[in-house]
Amino acid sequence: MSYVMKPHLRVIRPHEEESQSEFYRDMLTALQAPVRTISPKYFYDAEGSALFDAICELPEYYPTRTEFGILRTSAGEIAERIGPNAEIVEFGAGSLRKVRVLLDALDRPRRFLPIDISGEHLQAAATRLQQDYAGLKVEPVVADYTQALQLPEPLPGTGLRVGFFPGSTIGNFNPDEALRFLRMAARVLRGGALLLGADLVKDPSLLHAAYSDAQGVTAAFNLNLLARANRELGTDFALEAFSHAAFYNAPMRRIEMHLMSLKRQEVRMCKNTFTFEEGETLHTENSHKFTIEGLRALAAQAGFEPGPVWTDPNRKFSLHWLTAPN
Ligand code: AVI
Repeated sequence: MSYVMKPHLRVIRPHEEESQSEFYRDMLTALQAPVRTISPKYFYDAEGSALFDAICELPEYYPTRTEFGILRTSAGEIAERIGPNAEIVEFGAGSLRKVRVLLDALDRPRRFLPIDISGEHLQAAATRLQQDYAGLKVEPVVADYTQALQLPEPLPGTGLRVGFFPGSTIGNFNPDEALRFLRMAARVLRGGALLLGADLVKDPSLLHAAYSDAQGVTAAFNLNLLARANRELGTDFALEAFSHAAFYNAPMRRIEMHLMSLKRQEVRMCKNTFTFEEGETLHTENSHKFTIEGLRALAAQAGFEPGPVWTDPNRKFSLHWLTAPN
């Protein structure tokens, strides 16, 4: 029988305790505003994370499958660039499935630092990974990587420090947030590199299918935000009176997801009552799509030196090597 130690969980800031009040504040601000918008980070409670995992398996949702394909095809070339004894830092480490493709190709990776705001989810995924990679030091870090981030010093004898930010999560930031994130990444990875996954601009019909799937999983994912608010904030959103709406905003090069009120209705939160007119929405997510040149320019603006880019044969998705100078 083998015994695998649970990886030590490093908590940079105790965000989990704060997050409910932050959710409360942000929902109240959204409901009070003339145009209602809330951060997509609130999708990811336990139910939302499970629904997102289901989205990744949908036939219409091409990004996950396509990025896996690019990773598998390019892993050898990427591993050569990374070299031996590397330290991999994953930003927003969900189920930690993609990084396995990278780790499998690497020469004796030294340490893996997955960073996520949700400690429980992270600990479970890190424990599973540690069980499968006994020679790797897995050190999960509970932190909000959209804020200023401090990472532990590299272990003695470490090769390159390489950040991994797959899934086109960068597309869920607005342009200012994306630049801020990339600047932070260039700082914590200086002397190393960032491997960044970015979804590409394409035929809007493919995008519409990916974000309004036939089985309604994305709709359930979107509506779970209201269910979560009812569970955690004491709101009384009538879920059946809202519908999922997703469309491609071509000038902004982004899919927008909204929750649209199907009738004039009132929603209570604490002692306040808010009116939704028929057709009025709560804007829940932007998913920006990039051109390869646009993404390279953004990375250069943040201080990276853009390197090779790997794509799939249909150029749906891109994986960028971005060097972080010293
Ligand atoms: C996590 N993120 C990159 C996904 C996306 O495609 O923007 C979230 C998502 N929203 C709807 N489907 C998937």
